[in-house]
Amino acid sequence: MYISKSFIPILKNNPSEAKIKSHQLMLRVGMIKQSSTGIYSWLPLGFKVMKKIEQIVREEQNKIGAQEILMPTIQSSEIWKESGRYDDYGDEMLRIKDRQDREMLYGPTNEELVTDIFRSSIKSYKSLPQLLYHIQWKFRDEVRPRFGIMRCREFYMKDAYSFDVNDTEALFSYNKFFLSYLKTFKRLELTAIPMAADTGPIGGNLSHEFIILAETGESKIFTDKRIFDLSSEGSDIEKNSLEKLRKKYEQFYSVTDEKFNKEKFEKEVTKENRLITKGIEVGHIFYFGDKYSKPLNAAVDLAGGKKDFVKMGSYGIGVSRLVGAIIEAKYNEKDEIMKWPFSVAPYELAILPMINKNDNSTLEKATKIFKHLEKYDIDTIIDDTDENLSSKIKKFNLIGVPYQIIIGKKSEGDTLEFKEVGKEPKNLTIDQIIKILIKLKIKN
Ligand code: 5CA
Repeated sequence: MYISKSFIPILKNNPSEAKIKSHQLMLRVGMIKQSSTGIYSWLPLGFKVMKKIEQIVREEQNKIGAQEILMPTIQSSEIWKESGRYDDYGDEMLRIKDRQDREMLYGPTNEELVTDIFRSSIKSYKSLPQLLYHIQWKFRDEVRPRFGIMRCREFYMKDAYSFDVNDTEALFSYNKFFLSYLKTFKRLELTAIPMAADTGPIGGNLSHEFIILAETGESKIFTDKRIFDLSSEGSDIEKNSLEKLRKKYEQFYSVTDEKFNKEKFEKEVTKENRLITKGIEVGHIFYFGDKYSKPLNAAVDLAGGKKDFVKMGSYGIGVSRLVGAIIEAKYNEKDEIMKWPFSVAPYELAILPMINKNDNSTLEKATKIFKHLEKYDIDTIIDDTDENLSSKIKKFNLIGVPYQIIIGKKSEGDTLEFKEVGKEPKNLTIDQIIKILIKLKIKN
């Protein structure tokens, strides 16, 4: 892809309406465009990043045995009346009437709809557990949409739902998602900490928010610093191992402000380990037993012949919010340098030729390298504009393409100037460069 033919509307300066760095950068490099309050179009650069994040989320869901489905964005009010949430949900729900005057709504979440799908087909404990997920647009008419796609009205979410025969099995499902979330965020190079959280309009009594630290985050958190040293390393998808993993995290005090208890915090955490700061909620998991299965009558036959309501949980990841969250975590605002994790970068490599008038040789060389790299499936963009090299490098530092090949005076003979964003360039052969990039692909 040549940048001259691509739709990447870069702005010269930071847009004044954006208050936080992710919003600024996303507008600056043309990843999104606001269409109305809290509603955005995703332009090619932003859409590519979001799709790559979505794929990682999907792979980690599949690994724990969750099955992907697709539900409609528009739902009927009937099932929401059955669960009793039609009135409870309030103004955040966008309510619509169709031409027959039927009450419809744009789904803010899908507990009711998925329970209806479940109850129509699953009748026996033998078919459990069922873990279903979808990756879909949701709409919440937020009172105060802000910070670009971080808190918007239409957003892209992975939402999963578990159905189990009893509490013990349901907690096993909960813990599978707990592990899956730690792994997902690690692949995105984020440190997301699970914190005991309130359940809000989703309901239930067990819940964790996964939070990444950021000054601009909207969640206030109180935590024991030692939780940052933990990892999911060595945990298997097996009951005891998963229970151990959750206990390992839960041994350290770590909560959002709704759950904060000053006395407990000061008793359990020594002064030097206390951390009170802000963070971004990138995921949220809930266990709510039969809160929805009971009113919606989703029951299965048990082994002894009796019937019981299934025990459910739901598990969300803000896929579109993650695009902003990664920027908040990785963007160096002062030097205007962004480096996307290789696994989700809009392009993996940029080829930046120094182009002189009346001399096409560097552009030809760039195109030849591009074609060669295509065979290795390396996602590459060529800057074919006639800007000088330093402004090309600056531009790609801002876009955050993690690697650059610079074809200028220093790329001579068999070697090319190869640069990792934010580091000093090296002279390497094309084979050496391919080796480095392939290794990063495998790692991901
Ligand atoms: N059905 C449950 C499953 S977890 C649910 O809806 N949970 S939620 O309300 O916590 O949302 C899940 C995730 O979606 C959040 O953790 C957050 O990352 C993302 N999210 C929620 N509201 C917004 C919003 N207004 N803008 C962007 N992302 C959002």
